[in-house]
Amino acid sequence: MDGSFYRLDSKYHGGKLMRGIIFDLDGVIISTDKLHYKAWKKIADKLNIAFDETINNRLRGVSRMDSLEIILEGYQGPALSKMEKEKLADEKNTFYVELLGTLHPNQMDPQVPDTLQYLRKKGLKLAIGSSSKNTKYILHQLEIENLFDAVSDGTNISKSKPDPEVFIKAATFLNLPPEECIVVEDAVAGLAALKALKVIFLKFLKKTGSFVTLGTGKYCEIYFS
Ligand code: B16
Ligand code: MG
Repeated sequence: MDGSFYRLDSKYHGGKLMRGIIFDLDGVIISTDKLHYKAWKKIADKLNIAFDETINNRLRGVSRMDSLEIILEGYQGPALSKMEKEKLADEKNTFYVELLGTLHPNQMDPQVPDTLQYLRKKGLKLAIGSSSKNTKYILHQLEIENLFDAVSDGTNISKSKPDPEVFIKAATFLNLPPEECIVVEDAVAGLAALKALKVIFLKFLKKTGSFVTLGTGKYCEIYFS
């Protein structure tokens, strides 16, 4: 091994040099789902909608407005206008941002910054690919914004996951073609986006420099020297 980063799969028999890694944020870098849950629960209670962890899990990687639509599946009151829905989403976000104020680097697995630093030292370019419009604030709270070369998030896309736009933009911001990037993603919506993009997706192992395939049906190995 020469210290570079390769992936092998059925498409790239000879091994393909990877130059970038795009990380999803929520569920990969930090688990903010409990905070999302608390904030959405407040809205659900107000509208008398049953809301539990199972429904919350369906919101992973899904945009704020699409998340609201999922929650409203259990709504039985009078029809809501677009403006009323936007007001509810804003209300949720105000409370969520308040909760994000309590976020601290010690709530993140210490192996996350270790891994990011390790990969940077290997010469890889790192980006975030997240549906969240609060991405930059979260990275700031976790004090890891300087570990990324680019951020693609809910503020620069017109189509949310499962559309691959957020990852394509992340690769563009890194000045790399998507096929030279690995994406690390935890949610069903994100995985669907990656299938559309036909890139290998990996689950982040909480161990420095280790990744495991989540399943493309293709053989994939990642080498580090
Ligand atoms: P916001 P990810 C996603 O982040 C969350 O998983 C999802 O639950 C949330 O609705 C979405 O961001 C939008 O977040 O309301 O902060 O804009 O997993 O793509 O990093
Ligand atoms: Mg996620």
